[in-house]
Amino acid sequence: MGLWLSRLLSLFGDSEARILVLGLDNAGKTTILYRLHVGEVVQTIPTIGFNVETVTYKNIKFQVWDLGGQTSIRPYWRCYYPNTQAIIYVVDSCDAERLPTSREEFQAILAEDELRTAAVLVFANKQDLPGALSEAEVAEGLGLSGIKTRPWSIFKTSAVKGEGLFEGLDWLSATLKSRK
Ligand SMILES: Nc1nc2c(ncn2[C@@H]2O[C@H](COP(=O)(O)OP(=O)(O)OP(=O)(O)O)[C@@H](O)[C@H]2O)c(=O)[nH]1
Ligand SMILES: [Mg+2]
Repeated sequence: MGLWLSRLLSLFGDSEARILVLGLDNAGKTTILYRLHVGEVVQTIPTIGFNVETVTYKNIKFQVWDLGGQTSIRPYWRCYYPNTQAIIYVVDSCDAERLPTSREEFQAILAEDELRTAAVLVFANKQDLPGALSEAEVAEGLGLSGIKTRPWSIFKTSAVKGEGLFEGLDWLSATLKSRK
């Protein structure tokens, strides 16, 4: 297909985006991926390696990579960084104790050259549980207000109830379309 034709089609048809879902182990990344992909809560086991699925939403084909978050696996995240348009960073809002660790990993991601233009969507997950930190507390804990050079947003979510996820994808679709 000629270049001009493929450009024309991408104006009207589906465009594609490569998305990485990152965050500490047990944050809910795999649960979120399958909630978006099949619309249901699936039983998960800790991810060793990755899961990848295509989620089509608002004319964007999101190729969503869900990477395992255990300490020993995190060094491998960087293998997936090239050509990434957006990061979905997932936080377990009930795990206040590990919020500083989550912040460290998050800030390291922001500092990666290969990800410097990637949009950042944060999910403050597990809002259905009592004692969950608020969206503002998670934003503060991660240091979101320090991000000046790229689009970012935070949404409170419950992957088990299916709340907040598509609101986040709405923001991401609008953000990615405005950059085309
Ligand atoms: N109550 C509640 N539990 C959740 C939510 N999201 C995920 N969980 C549970 O949290 C546990 C971990 O979820 P996973 O999706 O496997 O977590 P993960 O981030 O993929 O973990 P790793 O693969 O180890 O990195 C599971 O028992 C999920 O059912 C949520 O929004 N609310
Ligand atoms: Mg997982």
